[in-house]
Amino acid sequence: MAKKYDFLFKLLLIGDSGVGKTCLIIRFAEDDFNSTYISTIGIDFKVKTIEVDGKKVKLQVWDTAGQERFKTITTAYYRGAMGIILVYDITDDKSFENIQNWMKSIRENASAGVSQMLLGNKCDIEAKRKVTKDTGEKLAKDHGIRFFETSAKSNINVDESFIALARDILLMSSKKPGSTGREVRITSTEKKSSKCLLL
Ligand SMILES: Nc1nc2c(ncn2[C@@H]2O[C@H](COP(=O)(O)OP(=O)(O)OP(=O)(O)O)[C@@H](O)[C@H]2O)c(=O)[nH]1
Ligand SMILES: *[C@@H]1O[C@H](CO)[C@@H](O)[C@H](O)[C@H]1NC(C)=O
Ligand SMILES: *[C@@H]1O[C@H](CO)[C@@H](O)[C@H](O)[C@H]1NC(C)=O
Ligand SMILES: [Mg+2]
Repeated sequence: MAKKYDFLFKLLLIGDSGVGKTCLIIRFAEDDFNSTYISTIGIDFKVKTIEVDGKKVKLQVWDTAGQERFKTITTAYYRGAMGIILVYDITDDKSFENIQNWMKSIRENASAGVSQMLLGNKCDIEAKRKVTKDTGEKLAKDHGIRFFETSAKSNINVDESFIALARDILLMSSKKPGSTGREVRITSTEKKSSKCLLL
């Protein structure tokens, strides 16, 4: 029987409650969005297989509860993650300030050398923006990690960001020099035009 995938990567999303972690995962895995807010209890996951550099990469994406009362449960999952996605809400200053605390949590509980990425979500609500794109970009740059502004609602940079992180992990695990210029593909890549569509 043919193998269904070449690589299995475990990713983890962390960030304050309400920033849109669950919505980002549902947009990525199921291409769906529902504005009804159901705060995550503990931990959950979804899987999606994508193609990166001609390799089938199965992503097991762990969704953590942002609420403080679940901290003990969720930090237990940091260790097994190969990629950690830090999420804040561009309309919520506090969620951005707290990224520092989430980063500290990674330093204390994740494996050394885990790939990281910063996402400023809800970039569809420009009118309520509190955190500039430059501010987010600078924080990511200071920590040497990738940055995207995303919208789970309007489907902006969701596939792009997950693919970019998967690719970082793939390149790191294969350690093949000169493979950085190759093509990344996904079955359905939608391009939406918006003010926050970058790169
Ligand atoms: N406008 C807009 N709203 C969003 C977006 N993503 C999420 N939301 C809304 O923000 C609220 C919280 O989204 P969730 O994905 O449940 O947040 P979470 O980070 O998983 O929260 P916890 O599970 O409590 O940690 C919901 O009402 C969503 O509809 C987005 O990109 N744009
Ligand atoms: C959104 O989710 C809620 C809660 O699960 C559900 O009751 C509602 O029908 C959903 N809305 C749509 C449009 O799917
Ligand atoms: C996370 O790290 C802190 C500080 O090192 C430690 O006290 C805590 O037990 C760790 N949590 C888990 C679940 O390993
Ligand atoms: Mg959630």
